[in-house]
Amino acid sequence: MTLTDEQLTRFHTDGFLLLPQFAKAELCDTIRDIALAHLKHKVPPVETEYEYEAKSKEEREKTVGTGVPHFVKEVSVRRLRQVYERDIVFREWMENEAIRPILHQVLGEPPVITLAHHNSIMTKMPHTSTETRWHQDFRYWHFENDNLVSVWLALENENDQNGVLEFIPGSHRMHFLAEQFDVKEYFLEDSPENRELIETKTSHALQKGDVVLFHCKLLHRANKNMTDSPKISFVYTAKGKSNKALPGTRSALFDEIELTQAALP
Ligand SMILES: O=C(O)CCC(=O)C(=O)O
Repeated sequence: MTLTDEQLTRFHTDGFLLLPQFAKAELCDTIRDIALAHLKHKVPPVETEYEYEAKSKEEREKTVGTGVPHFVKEVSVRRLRQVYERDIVFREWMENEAIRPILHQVLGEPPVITLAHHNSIMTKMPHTSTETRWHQDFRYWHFENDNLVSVWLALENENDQNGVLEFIPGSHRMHFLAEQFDVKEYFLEDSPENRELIETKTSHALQKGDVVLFHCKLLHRANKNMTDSPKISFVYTAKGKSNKALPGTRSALFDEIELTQAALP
């Protein structure tokens, strides 16, 4: 499967692209069941809601995956980290053949998965999840350039109520000043200039099996989950093969998986 010219242009213009019903429902159910078991037992490495809120920018840049902190008895897991090594089903999804030509098209060169970033089951748990504020994923990543794309798989329906992703179309191509972000590099919501841009936000309710590709510099956010069921999604990131992680940074600490493929048509 490959993208049409129109889809490819849309990705480059907006910074994201929806691929409806890309994964089979049975696969989504299997991934979700395994993820729920890992979540139930808090199988490390995980990121908790506590860590997500408390960590400074510097800590986030260094974290390689922790367990549940001993001093926090009741924790809500925000994400299961390092999912590539957790289960063959997770690995097979990340290495699936069908998406390789599409990733090649959007990156403009052979895709390589970076296990340093995302590589996660992302959750929004009922009652305990928090809002994810406007940010660019690239803020804590260290590569030669920004040719990276994330692959988000909805394992069930995602909507305004349970915390679907919201995007600011085209923001991946915009240049921002440091003053437009807070100390943790969240995009400030109370400056008039930012507010005007935030008003252009968009979101699309997702069905189980939908994939969203989004650029690493696209501003995005998500609500907390206001329903009674967990929202669980799978996200990993691929980069262009020539785009090297900068030595000495967290981005260079993990393996990379080359996604070889048949030549593009
Ligand atoms: O909280 C979410 O669902 C979105 C997560 C996200 O944007 C991120 O961790 O980069």
